[in-house]
Amino acid sequence: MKISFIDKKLKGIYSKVLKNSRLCKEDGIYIYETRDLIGLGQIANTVRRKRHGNKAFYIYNQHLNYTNVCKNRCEFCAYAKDEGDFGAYAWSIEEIKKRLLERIDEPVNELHIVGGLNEDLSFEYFIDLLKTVKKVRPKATIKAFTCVEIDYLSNLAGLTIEKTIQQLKEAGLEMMPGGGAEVLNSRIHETLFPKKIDHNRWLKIVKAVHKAGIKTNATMLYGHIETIEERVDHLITLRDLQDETCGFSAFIPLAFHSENTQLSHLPPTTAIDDLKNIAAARLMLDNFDHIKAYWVMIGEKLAQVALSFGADDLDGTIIEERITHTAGATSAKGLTKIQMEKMIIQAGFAPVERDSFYNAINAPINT
Ligand code: V47
Ligand code: SF4
Repeated sequence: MKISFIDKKLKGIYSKVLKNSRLCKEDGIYIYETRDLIGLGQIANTVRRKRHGNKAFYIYNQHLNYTNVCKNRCEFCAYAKDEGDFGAYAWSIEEIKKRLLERIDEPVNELHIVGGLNEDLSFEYFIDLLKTVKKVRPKATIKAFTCVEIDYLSNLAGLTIEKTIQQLKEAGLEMMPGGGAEVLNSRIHETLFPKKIDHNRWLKIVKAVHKAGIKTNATMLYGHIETIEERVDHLITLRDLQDETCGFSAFIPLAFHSENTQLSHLPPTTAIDDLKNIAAARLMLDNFDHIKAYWVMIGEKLAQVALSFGADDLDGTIIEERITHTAGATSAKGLTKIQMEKMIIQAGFAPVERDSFYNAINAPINT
């Protein structure tokens, strides 16, 4: 397709994309620097349509955040509390069961389970949690725990990372979400989340998880203190690892929300930056199948636009999102299947309800 670029420098990136040549670091930086947003969007849309045509995926999922007590207290996190703080909680296995049963009549396909590092919970609790969830919802995929939790659980159990993953897998773990990496960079790690595992450890754990046959997603938290160069380095590090393991399923840029955090002086991300992050991900991550526009963080309206800027997936119905809403997100807490499909159709795409592994599900719309 011929594109008339306002920024002629984008022609070089487009011609590389058309030749399936890998983009370099300088290209990645330029993607963020260009002021020709529409030109950039058209390049990303070309790649997106080549991979997925007119399809836009979503999943019927349920989030379970089992505790908000966390010893890490990352500066960007509004969700975490100390034990005994007002609003601090940890769900018992019975409570988790109750929450699953409350929605048992809905066609939930995936359970997205993450929480804080709560020193009151034992390794047995996590095994019990996975087994209970599998028993109550045998057909839904359990997508649970970030590499941060895996590292914590291995210390708690006194097991190697490999043995920890094995035990969790035997109890029902089937996939892992992409959180916890934030930005793979030691300056940002030391400044914003020094108590959490660093990027070397995150990469080591994710490699072990992929080796164990478990697919994961990857994320990047943007819009705080990171530089453009650090964003691009993050994407290239993920791309290099994907070349090695092929274990990543989707990439999700996460827009920082500062309310109720130690960084509350920072402004929200702009629509331009949100769309550039989607396009940068689609163009730099040439070995990732899927790029998610996480509507919870960028809002339903911009997520619709993001489908024409490189994204092919809107994540899911969710219900009861807690992490971003504690940090001031104004998006809905959840959407129905009809709302998800309407959003996609109005954006000019064909909705495809999927399972966790991107297999299409032909369920009728009845919720
Ligand atoms: O790791 C924490 C981020 C992540 C804030 O894999 C914040 O399918 C914005 O990883 N503002 C957890 N972001 C969420 C996550 C995720 C979400 C949806 C789908 C998937 C998937 C993964 O949320 C954390 C952190 O990077 N986060 N605080 C905040 N104030
Ligand atoms: Fe804990 Fe995760 Fe929040 Fe950091 S981002 S304080 S690890 S819950």
